[in-house]
This record gives sequence, structure tokens and C-alpha cells, in this order.
Amino acid sequence: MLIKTAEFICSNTQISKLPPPVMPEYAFIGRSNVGKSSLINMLSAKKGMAKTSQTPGKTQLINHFLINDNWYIVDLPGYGYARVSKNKKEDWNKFIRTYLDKRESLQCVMVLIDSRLEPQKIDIEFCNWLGEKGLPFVLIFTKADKQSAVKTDQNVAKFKKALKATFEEVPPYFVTSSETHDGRDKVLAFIADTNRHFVVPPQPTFNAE
Ligand SMILES: Nc1nc2c(ncn2[C@@H]2O[C@H](COP(=O)(O)OP(=O)(O)O)[C@@H](O)[C@H]2O)c(=O)[nH]1
Ligand SMILES: [Mg+2]
Repeated sequence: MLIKTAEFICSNTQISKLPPPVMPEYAFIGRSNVGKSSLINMLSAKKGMAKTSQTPGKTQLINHFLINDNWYIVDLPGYGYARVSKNKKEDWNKFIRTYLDKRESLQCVMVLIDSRLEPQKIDIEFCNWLGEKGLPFVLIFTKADKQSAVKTDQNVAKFKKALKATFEEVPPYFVTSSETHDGRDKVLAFIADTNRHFVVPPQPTFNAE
């Protein structure tokens, strides 16, 4: 897919204020510092669209970016940031899980995993939650340029093995680097393909009386 336009639309702290669910959207999520903002900038070919390396845990917003006037990248706050209070973590959980569970136009959750690391409990638990809810997701392994392809493959294999404890079928996955742009075409091709199957969900109708 060729990216012709990419623009920031809105930041939200309230589910009720999200844009109408009339276009397919893809939610990007992962641990703080996983490389989410860098990946969003890399995919959209717009440097600085999603701000990189902001103070983690500071912004708890759902950000919508409109791509090619016909689909959304949704930037969700990162999880697993140690220095966030327990209350804030609970707020995060409630807000994000409600969004993920209820958003009619959400086509796929893009779960970002740091390719340098062994499977992390928090990532596996989040995938399990998506599985329980029946939400479609794919794995995006980030920062692949930081180590050898062999090491990346080993970590991918370990992650798949960890998921097999709960999943019959492991979801599709992509290996990416925001530095070298590896994986960009494949992720965009997946999104283009999914977009083709999008059907606008029924909209609430307003009764004049
Ligand atoms: N080498 C390399 N560094 C990356 C890559 N992606 C992100 N980074 C770096 O990792 C740090 C965190 O990235 P950021 O996109 O802000 O992560 P976020 O907190 O998940 O949004 C920054 O210093 C980035 O420059 C990548 O693919 N390769
Ligand atoms: Mg970020």
C-alpha cells in the first residue's frame, strides 16, 4: 500500500468522543518503550507524527491518525510502566480494555513485542486476554536491527511457544525495524488486505421524537 496522506485527527480520554466508527482501524499497543511511536511514524512515513520517547506513562490518550483518508492508525498508551501508580494502572486497564472490547470498527490489535527480549509475562497475559475476548490480533516484533536475525528468530520462536500454552493457533506475526524499515511492506499489505473486507458497522439511529 502506498501511503499518500497521514494526519493526526484527535486525542481522546473518553470513549464517547471517538470518531464515528465508519472506517477500519488498527490499534497499536505494547509495553512502554517497545518502539510504538517509531513504528507508527515508519508505517505512515511521517516523522514525528506519533511522538517518540515521550515520558512513558504520562499521556493516557487514544490517538487517531487518518491514513489515505480511509483507515485509522490508533495509538494506545503503553502498558507495564513500573513507575505508574496502581490506581493509574487500573484506570489504564479499564479505559483501554473498554475501547478494545467495544470499538465496532476495530479490525485488528497490533501487539508490539520487543524482539530482543525473551517472552515477557505481561505481553503473554495481554495476548491471553485478547484471546479470551475473541479479539483478532497480530504480533509485531520491533527493533529487529538491534541484534542478529538468528537471535530475533529465537525470540520469535520462544514467544510462539509461550502462546501455544493457551492458543491452538498462533496469530500472524511480523518482524520489523523502524531503523531499516524492514517489515513495513508486509504490515501495510496485511492492513490493505484487511481493509478490503471492512463493512461499515450499523450506526445508531436517532429518533426524532
Ligand atoms: N535501533 C532501533 N531503535 C528503535 C526502533 N524502534 C524504536 N527505537 C528506539 O527505542 C526508543 C523507544 O522508542 P519509541 O518509539 O519512543 O517507543 P514507545 O514508547 O513504544 O512509543 C527510542 O529511543 C527509539 O529511537 C528500531 O526499530 N530500531
Ligand atoms: Mg511512544
